[in-house]
Amino acid sequence: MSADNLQVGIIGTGAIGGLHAHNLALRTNGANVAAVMDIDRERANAVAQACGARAVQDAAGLIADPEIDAILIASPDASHAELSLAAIAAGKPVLCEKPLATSLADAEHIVNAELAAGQCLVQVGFMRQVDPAHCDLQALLLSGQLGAPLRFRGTHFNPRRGDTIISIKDAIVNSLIHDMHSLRWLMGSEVQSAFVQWLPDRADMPHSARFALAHLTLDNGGLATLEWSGDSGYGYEVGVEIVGELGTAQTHSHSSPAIRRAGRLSQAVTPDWQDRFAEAYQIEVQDWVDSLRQGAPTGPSAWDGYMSLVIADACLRSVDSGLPEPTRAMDHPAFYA
Ligand code: ISE
Repeated sequence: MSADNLQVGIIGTGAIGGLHAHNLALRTNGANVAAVMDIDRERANAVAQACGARAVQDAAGLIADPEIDAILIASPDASHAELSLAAIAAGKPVLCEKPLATSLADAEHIVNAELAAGQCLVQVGFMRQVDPAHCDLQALLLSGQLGAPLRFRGTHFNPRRGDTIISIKDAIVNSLIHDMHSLRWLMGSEVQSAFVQWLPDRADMPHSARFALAHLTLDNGGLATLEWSGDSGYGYEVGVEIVGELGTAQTHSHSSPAIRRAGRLSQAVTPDWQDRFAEAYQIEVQDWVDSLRQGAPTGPSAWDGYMSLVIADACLRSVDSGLPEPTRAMDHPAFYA
């Protein structure tokens, strides 16, 4: 990798890929967007033009291109594993959007490939880990003021997006996966078992999801619930509440001050994730670029991506069985401290 700007290749230029491209090209020091690829050529061309990049048509070619130092994967979830494996095989660092893979087996392949390569190349896009509201809560926990954490309550409310019907499986693997990572990160514990309940979005589609509730037990004896909505009716909101031995704390996730006026108390809520996590996405790519220029990624690792899928996998089994299901994970490799 050159000591000059990091040359990044982006695969996938939809909502999140376009946002990353924009942040990397216009708001990040030490990096350029060198090339972008999308199966929608018009979309790729538009993003390339806005970022001063080349639009290319082949993901494998982009990964192999000797002028590209690092890869950002923002293509559809089902392609993440294959592309991450290709980046590892090419010895290139990769920021892969969540989920790392859509199956636990594929995530395990990625961990094993990274172990075989003997270097940390993969970072997973769990950007809440740099969101100021989440970081404030983590700092409070680390200060010891709450005592040992006993209970994690995650709320993740999405607005309805057009006429898309979300399956309970997609809600778990694409969306609740964020909350699974947050709980491991903030509680400092792995998950022992998972039990999922949900309300279908459409009565004639029992595996569609409007609202879901995952009950989790943790290795450290703690408890967690993750609440998810695919149609909040009011906007986008992500929150964490932690009950500790000595006190309770919540993230502040609203976007405006609380206003008391004309007999009302009101507060604006962000419409969707792009606004709520705008700052986190910028910090995430700047930190990624800085860490690579210093040698290796420091954000959520392939192991974090794998362990979040361990929880998702138990949740998916609970969806099928209707019962609490134990998590099943490979042994923790010493490589991932
Ligand atoms: C989306 O892909 C994201 O990553 C958002 O952060 C999440 O809140 C949303 O539910 C996902 O669909």
